[in-house]
Amino acid sequence: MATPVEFVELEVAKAARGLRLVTVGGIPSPWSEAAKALFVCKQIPFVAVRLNPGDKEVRKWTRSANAPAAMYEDEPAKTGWAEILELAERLAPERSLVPATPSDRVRFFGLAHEVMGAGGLLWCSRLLTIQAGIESDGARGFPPFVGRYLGERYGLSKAELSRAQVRVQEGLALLVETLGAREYFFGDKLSALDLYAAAAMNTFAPMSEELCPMLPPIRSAFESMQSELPALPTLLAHRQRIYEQHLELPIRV
Ligand SMILES: N[C@@H](CCC(=O)N[C@@H](CS)C(=O)NCC(=O)O)C(=O)O
Repeated sequence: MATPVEFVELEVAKAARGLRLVTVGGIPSPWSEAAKALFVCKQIPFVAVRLNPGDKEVRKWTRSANAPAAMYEDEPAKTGWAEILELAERLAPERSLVPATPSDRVRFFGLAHEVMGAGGLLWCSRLLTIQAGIESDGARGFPPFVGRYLGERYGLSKAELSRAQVRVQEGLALLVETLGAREYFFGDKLSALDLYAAAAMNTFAPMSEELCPMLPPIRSAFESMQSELPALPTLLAHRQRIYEQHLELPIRV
């Protein structure tokens, strides 16, 4: 059973040493959940601070507009998924979440980028959820005010939207094909890709409110997209195993 994540106020985190992690508040944002999951699985102690939309002070501290941000000792904040993984690997190399062979590593980083990177699966599913909200005046997708806020930050051009639909299908197909009938994506061992895919599924098909509480408009947004963003059964079964065996349930955001 995973150790529960400890959330603290900003001032407490600033005064602490070691690892401090800023994560999105009230939403199981997959980039934030993935970062938490890495440190939980590697048993690296940390305290977490929630980032909310108007939080100027947290942003001033991390010098980042969004979350996650991993603050380790006096090092600059790590904000991209790959640099957060690099930090986690450096702090606990003995519990590696990166495959051991070079050819597996190449596939691992390619797949992880397809899921987590700018223009990848999650980036594109977010664009589609923003666009649906604006188009339907909030009947589907994010409420329009959330959509406008996110749209300004993460792009919303016509070209990006049509590419996004294709990318989502391709990203899901790649994950299903790579996982096959196995328990983990790489060999018989947990890797960060298992954590990324599990966190991703929380936006495609959120777990129950009991297991994954979140702000009600965000739950409605994710749930309303299920016909456009199909949650594939193998990936949902994989998420369940990963959360039950390696992570904290209920998820706390
Ligand atoms: N920096 C991350 C991406 C993080 C990201 O997209 N965060 C969004 C999740 S919706 C966020 O914090 N949004 C809230 C905001 O922009 O205020 C990466 O490159 O891996």
